[in-house]
Amino acid sequence: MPADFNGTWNLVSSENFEGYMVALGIDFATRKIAKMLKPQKVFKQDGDSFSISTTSTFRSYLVEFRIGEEFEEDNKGLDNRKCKSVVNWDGDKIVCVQTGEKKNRGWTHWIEGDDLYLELRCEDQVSTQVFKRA
Ligand code: ECB
Repeated sequence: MPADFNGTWNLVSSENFEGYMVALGIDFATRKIAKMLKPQKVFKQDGDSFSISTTSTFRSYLVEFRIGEEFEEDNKGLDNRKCKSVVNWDGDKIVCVQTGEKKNRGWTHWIEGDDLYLELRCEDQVSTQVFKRA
């Protein structure tokens, strides 16, 4: 049985989100707003089908995918760059590789105890966010 990410999760901590946003070329004013946000994630997982909705008072983002199936991602409302993305299991983690203009771009989610973790990667920057069940 793979990990079960289903549920609603609220951000409780964030490390180096600023560095990640700088690597993505997000402007100063947007970064100032973005780093104050406490986004909520709703995971819907059915076998290898996922939808992850991230909502906040400023911007929201929805991604839907099947494990191992590459898809076009538009990152609308984030950095707006298009990339080709694919998500795979690595043990109980889901690992997304986002191939495009930015090197080493992607993210990993896993559950540790009662917490949902998200590692966001872009170029040489890594941001780690922790979420708790709503
Ligand atoms: C959508 C809530 C955050 C909104 C931040 C607003 C502006 C910042 C602009 C660009 C920053 C780049 C990315 C934002 C980082 C996190 C939001 C979703 C990250 C993501 O890819 O989540 C994955 C894994 O849960 C699913 O899309």
